[in-house]
Amino acid sequence: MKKIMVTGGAGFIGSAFVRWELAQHPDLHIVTFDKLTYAGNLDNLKDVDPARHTFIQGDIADREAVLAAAEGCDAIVNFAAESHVDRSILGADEFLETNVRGVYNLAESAKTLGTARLLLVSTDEVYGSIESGSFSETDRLNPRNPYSAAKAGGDMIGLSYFSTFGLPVLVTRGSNTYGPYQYPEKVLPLFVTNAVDDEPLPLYQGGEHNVRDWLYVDDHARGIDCVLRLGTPGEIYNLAGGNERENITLTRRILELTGKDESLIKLVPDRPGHDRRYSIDATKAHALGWKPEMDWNEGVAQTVRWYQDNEWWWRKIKSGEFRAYYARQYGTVK
Ligand code: NAD
Ligand code: TDX
Repeated sequence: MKKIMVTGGAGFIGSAFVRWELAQHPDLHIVTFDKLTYAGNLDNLKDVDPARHTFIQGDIADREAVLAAAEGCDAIVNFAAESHVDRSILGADEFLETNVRGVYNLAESAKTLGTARLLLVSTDEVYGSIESGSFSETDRLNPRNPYSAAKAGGDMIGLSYFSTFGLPVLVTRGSNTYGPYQYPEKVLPLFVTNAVDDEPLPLYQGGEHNVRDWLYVDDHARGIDCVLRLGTPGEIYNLAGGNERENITLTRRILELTGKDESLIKLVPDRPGHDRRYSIDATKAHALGWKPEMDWNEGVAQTVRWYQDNEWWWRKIKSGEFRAYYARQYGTVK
């Protein structure tokens, strides 16, 4: 591969993937195509070599813009999405537009151009909650919030282009991802940055013991790279972190690392339809040679340190659009 289009590459995982690809593949050129929604941020790409990287601002639901940008690319890797569950509960229009129509548009564009690979980055949330054991790729989907339902819709429309038209589509389903440059609406950066400021950590009451499986962002990027190059078209690959933790365990670790005490924890009304536990089996991706490498305790420690050392990155975010969202989502949490 000489040229890859990365849609949503100015977001959290997409920008880590761009950095990873450029570091690993010296002859590669990347075209990042991103709408720059509230979650898109060119600061996330500040370290990439401009000689090997082109940025285009655009919407994946805009056919002409996608066709123009994808022309001559050997692959499209899609990270573009509305990605936050709580926002999808407040209103899901954009979720359907980007996560379903946008993906349909990418499939149509790849079909028109004869693009050699279309990789859709998806999520373990499409399987829904599981009390014990882990979901494999053949299990039925049971998305339980508008975000994950829209992601499942995108997966299905994409895979239908493989069955119907032979389009070489691959799907990855990763677990909860953490690391530097994550928009501070997600639980880890929200709790770390609030703790730094001695602000309350709004833990969903009733969900304190809900379980998420944590995957370090560079491990996630490596997994996507592995599936892109070695995966079989038409197939789905789970990318599990192998680090299942209760939300209260993560919260306490953040407090320990920031040197704050439990008085900062504020139990707030639970997320409607809050999925209790996510767990996926990644045997299939392991068979391709991928395994996550980051130890959870070390990964969380490094990540907390990164937010402590990079206030320049998150302070301007938290003083912008974020404030209105925070007030709407949490009211006045004191
Ligand atoms: P993010 O919200 O940080 O970034 C999303 C990016 O997509 C932003 O740069 C945004 O500007 C861009 N975007 C949104 N709508 C667009 C559109 N219509 N056209 C072009 N660009 C658009 O998200 P993230 O956490 O980096 O997640 C990336 C992908 O990985 C998503 O598809 C998400 O569903 C999936 N995923 C995320 C996690 C996680 O824990 N964060 C876990 C598994 C899977
Ligand atoms: O303020 C909060 N309080 C709280 O208790 C927030 C934001 C979250 N939580 C809980 C809810 C979840 O059990 O923490 C857990 C993680 O929440 P999020 O960070 O919102 O992630 P989640 O809903 O698990 O979804 C994430 O993983 C799968 C990503 O946001 C998705 O994009 C990805 O698909």
